[in-house]
Amino acid sequence: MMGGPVGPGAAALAQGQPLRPLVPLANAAAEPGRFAATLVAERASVGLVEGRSTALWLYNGLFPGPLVDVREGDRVRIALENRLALDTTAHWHGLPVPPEQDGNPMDPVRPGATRVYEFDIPVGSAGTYWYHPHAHGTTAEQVSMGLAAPFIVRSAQDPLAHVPEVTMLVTGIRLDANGQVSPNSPMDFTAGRQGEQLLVNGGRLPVHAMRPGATQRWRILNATSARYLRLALDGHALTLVGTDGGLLAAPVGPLSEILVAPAQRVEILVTASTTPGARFTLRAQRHAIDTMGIGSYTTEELLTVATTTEAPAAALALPAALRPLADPGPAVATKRLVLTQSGMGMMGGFGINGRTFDMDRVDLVSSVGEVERWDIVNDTMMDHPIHIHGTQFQLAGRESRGIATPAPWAAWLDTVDVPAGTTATIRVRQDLPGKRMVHCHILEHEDAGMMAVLEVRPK
Ligand SMILES: [Cu+2]
Repeated sequence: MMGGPVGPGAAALAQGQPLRPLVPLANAAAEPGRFAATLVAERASVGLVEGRSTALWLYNGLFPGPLVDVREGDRVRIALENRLALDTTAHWHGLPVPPEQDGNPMDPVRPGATRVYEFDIPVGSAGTYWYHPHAHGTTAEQVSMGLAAPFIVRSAQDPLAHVPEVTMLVTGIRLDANGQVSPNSPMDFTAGRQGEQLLVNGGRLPVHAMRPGATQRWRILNATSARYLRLALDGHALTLVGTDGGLLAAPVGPLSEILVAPAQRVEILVTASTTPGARFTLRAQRHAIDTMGIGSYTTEELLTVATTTEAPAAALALPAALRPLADPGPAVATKRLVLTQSGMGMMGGFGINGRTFDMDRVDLVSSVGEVERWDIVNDTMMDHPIHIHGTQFQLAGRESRGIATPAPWAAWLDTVDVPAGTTATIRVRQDLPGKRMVHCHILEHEDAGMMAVLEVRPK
């Protein structure tokens, strides 16, 4: 059946409430072109389950955390105050911020300390990003406790600016019988966190009302630890217009489903059915990511689209082209990264090129401004979404058992799915010197060591 993977004894989440809008992080800067704010990472309690409060770790007490909404060209200054009992950081996932401002595990914010992050938002970087902790060994725990939030960058020339917009942050939560978040088990550290219920903007199976025939732009973020979202909306086709790093060159569709790996984002256009008073379900369809038969993979309902009883909306004029998408150009260097696994659990020996993460070691070296071809080889029995900090790259194609599949369309990505037994080939360039993280974004795999340090050297 369709229901979520709720184990026996798990507290039941309230469901079916209207989709909540995300709360924007207020801009305290007086001058135009500046964004200034404070994030406080703190313990908080939230009412998710009848008669109980659930202890979470949140930014500014909000579940999910506040939406940062800025423009290309802005100077951003965000102070992170750590009121938790462990080290944390704020990692600006997908944004081209300098390494020392990117919340790497080498730069922990200690309990009680405040760290100011300051960076510019370059022109051309409009897109849907997010922020979350990246502390050594505890990223999975901190995200599972609620620390994740969206970060949107807008362009002054947005060809879809006239399309009404909705942001949907998908997170997972797993509660015990007392309504508290259950810790990761050895199985979670092997297969990725299992048995979570999916939430959209903090609500379980929320209802999103749309006028019949209306077109909307949905920004969907996969902020789960390990859940691949193979999205499909009953009775509707989807049009893909953007990925991790912003808009595609042109809309792609109609598509019956779209796969969004952990940490990835998509922008899609959805035109609601012209049938008034109807209900349609957005689902994350079953998608197994291990060949060992150990994960618990089911189809799960995410959200209900309910058409109103209004007269159908007039069709919106949609552009045939969105923006130029530059080719990265020829590679001047190559790298081969082999994803490896030598055991199970936290001691699972997840690694890259046979080595588990050591923040004091440099694993890979690149030069500023040089396009490189990376062959990412998955030698394990699980799919891994591989994330590179500080830049956007393009997938050239994948190869499995001698069959090559070119990327179906050009897109900017910061996270690429590398299925078991597959090699993904990307073209990537880093424009700022310093140390960058390269890792699996199944957060339990990251914490178990599937992460490398890339040192980008000035030319
Ligand atoms: Cu992984």
